[in-house]
Amino acid sequence: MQANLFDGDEPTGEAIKHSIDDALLLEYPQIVDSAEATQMFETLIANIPWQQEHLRIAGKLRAIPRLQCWMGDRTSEYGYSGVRLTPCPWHETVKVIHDRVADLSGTTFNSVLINYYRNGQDSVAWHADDESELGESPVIASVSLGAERIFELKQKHQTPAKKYKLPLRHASLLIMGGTMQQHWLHQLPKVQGLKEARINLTFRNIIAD
Ligand SMILES: O=C(O)CCC(=O)C(=O)O
Ligand SMILES: [Mn+2]
Repeated sequence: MQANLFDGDEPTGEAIKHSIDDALLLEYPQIVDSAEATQMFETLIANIPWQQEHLRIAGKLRAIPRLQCWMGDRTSEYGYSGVRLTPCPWHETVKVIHDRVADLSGTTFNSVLINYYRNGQDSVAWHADDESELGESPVIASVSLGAERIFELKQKHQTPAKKYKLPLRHASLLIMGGTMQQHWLHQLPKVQGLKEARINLTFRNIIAD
């Protein structure tokens, strides 16, 4: 049985603090009003240079089940599950979202991975954002626009692994910190029958070599 992260959590100002062991999740249910978030969602769908990335699995190139765009300062080149990504320049709307996130978190970010889940068949499999370019305990700020999807977490090293799930709503912000990437995996599973799209922006800091 999966626990729900909303059980027994206390609000901290605008944010809900979810402490799971030594990992930290801060959730801001709504960082911009819903109409503005919808406008941002539509602007991004129409204007971001979405790319279809591929992964080599057992010698065959497979399209990953979502579109992506890696955006950021020119210095932030990044590797993601074996794919090298060169950032495209900041889009105005993404900058506005960045600045809102920076205000709330007290942290600025030099890059963002933007995922476009076209419908419930798009997804991201279990992984941690634990690439060395992000440092040991990265702060990653994840903004959701569009269809609500379920974000799942499970322990990396324990058997049996504890699991949690958390709905990610339109206009919400989830900040992952502490040992989240070291000790936990996360995924966004497929949803049968879902026709609506979702965009997720994960703001990150790439540490220069
Ligand atoms: O779409 C999400 O909420 C998660 C995306 C994610 O984990 C990633 O891009 O690393
Ligand atoms: Mn991730």
